[in-house]
Amino acid sequence: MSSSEKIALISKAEEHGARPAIIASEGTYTYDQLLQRSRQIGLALLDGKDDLGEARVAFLTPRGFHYVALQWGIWRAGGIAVPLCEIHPISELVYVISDSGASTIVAHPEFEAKLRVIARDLDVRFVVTEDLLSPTRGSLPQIDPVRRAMILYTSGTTGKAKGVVSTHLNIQAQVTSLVKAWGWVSEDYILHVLPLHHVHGIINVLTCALWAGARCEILPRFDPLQTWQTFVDRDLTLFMAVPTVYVKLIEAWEAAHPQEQKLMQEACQKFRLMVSGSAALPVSVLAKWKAVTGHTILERYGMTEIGMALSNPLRGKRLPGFVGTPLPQVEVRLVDDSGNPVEPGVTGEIQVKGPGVFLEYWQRPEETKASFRHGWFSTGDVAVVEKGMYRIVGRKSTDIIKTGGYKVSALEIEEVLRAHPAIRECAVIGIEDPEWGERVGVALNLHRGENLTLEELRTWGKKRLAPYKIPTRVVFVDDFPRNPLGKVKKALLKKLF
Ligand code: MLC
Ligand code: AMP
Repeated sequence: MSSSEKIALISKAEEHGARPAIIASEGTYTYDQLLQRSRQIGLALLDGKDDLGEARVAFLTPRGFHYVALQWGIWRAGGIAVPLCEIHPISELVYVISDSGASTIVAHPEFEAKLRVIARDLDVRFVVTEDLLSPTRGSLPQIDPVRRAMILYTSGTTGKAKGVVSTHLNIQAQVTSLVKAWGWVSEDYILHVLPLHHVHGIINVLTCALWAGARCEILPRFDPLQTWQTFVDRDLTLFMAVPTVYVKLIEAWEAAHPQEQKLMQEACQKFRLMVSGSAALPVSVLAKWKAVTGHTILERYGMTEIGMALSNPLRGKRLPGFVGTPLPQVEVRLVDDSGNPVEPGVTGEIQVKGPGVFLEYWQRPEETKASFRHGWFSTGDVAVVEKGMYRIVGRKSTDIIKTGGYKVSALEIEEVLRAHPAIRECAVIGIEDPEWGERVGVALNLHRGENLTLEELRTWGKKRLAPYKIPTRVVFVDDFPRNPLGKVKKALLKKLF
């Protein structure tokens, strides 16, 4: 049965059988156990049907084995996996579930209370993970790899988050590109500290590991000391994270006792590769990490819509401040405002083409169309080629902020904040920050006679926005600098912070 499903990841897993796949707080699980559990889940989700036929299944579990078994179960039943974010407030969960048109919500008991209410209000089938474990007979459908596999929500320049749809083939291309470029082998052992609703955690760490037959140890959340302890305790070979994680690990190392520092340093000698991405890695962090661990972090560049596109080399010189050259199966070019390729040394927008590039924005044909030009996906990121390598120099839009590796939309936050009774007008800005890359800052113009502290604003925001979207800096203004079209000049506002 399983070989006819044609999901390559599943066929690969069968080759790895009794090897350990996932190490998590709930235990250690082999590839066989993952196959068995995901099959059970797939059959239970089908509930007598032949095929879920690309029905969207939104799911929320703690990071660990349950997550992977569920993701694979959805795929094996022919569904589209829509991973939810464990720290999103109800309003954001409702948005993703409604926008994706999910017909089923699956929740681990830890999240049952929150999601059961949402399912009831939206009239969507609700299942607790434990209800998917009863032994079930039946067969799983054949899955054509061109079918849709996953929808990940990503912020854009137009307000609300959009669902990025990837097919099984897209995922396969993204994974095989990295497996080749970074030399993944079944002897690898990676520590996973990232969220499991974004491409970095799902593709680069989890799925690459499982494709290669490697071990993936998943921490329920990132904790610097636990991460260092796991470095010391295990025979890890790989680590991948966003720059903020490296900053926090360096801070923890600096705060440690010299004897502990030595153990931490020695532990890093077991690794063969450490990677950073999702936001610019400051050269100072790269240098500090090298001084602490001896490793030159490999920096790479990617995006939810395309997977990874550019990478420094596994072997050969890694250039600080640069993101390298195109990965296997990926074509990259820089274009000017008219869409014409630029000469080396001239800045231009990054465009990407290749089998890893996503299929569409979920039910947004116009936005999908607008993001492609002659088959090239326009990233909105601006770069230059120097010394034969790409260097990211900025973004076309000031309304996109990257904070702690999370992409957030200034417009989306502004829309939420405008609902606050004291706020007359606001402008959200990304402020450079050594720890978070950028912080979310807001310039506020309050209604006459109103007062609002940052703390009050943050408390109010917690019910409405994910924690990383809530401003951590505020300035009060009487008016906003605007261009002749009335648009707020955010570059000028930035100077106020
Ligand atoms: C949290 N805090 C922030 C913040 N996030 N403050 C400012 N800016 C932010 N962005 C505050 C909290 O309010 C809290 O404050 C304190 O920091 C600790 O919060 P936390 O939630 O415990 O933080 P932590 O778990 O340490 O989170 C840091 C992190 C996390 C780096 C682990 O941000 C993270 O997981 N980032 C990864 C996101 C990711 O996977 N991106 C990939 C997207 S895909 P207080 O006062 O309450 O204590 C992509 C494509 C590609 O980009 O190329 O990969
Ligand atoms: P996301 O939409 O969350 O997938 O974020 C993708 C964005 O992260 C890209 O469009 C870039 O702006 C940014 N990004 C990813 N990797 C890097 C990097 N190495 N340097 C600078 N920016 C990066």
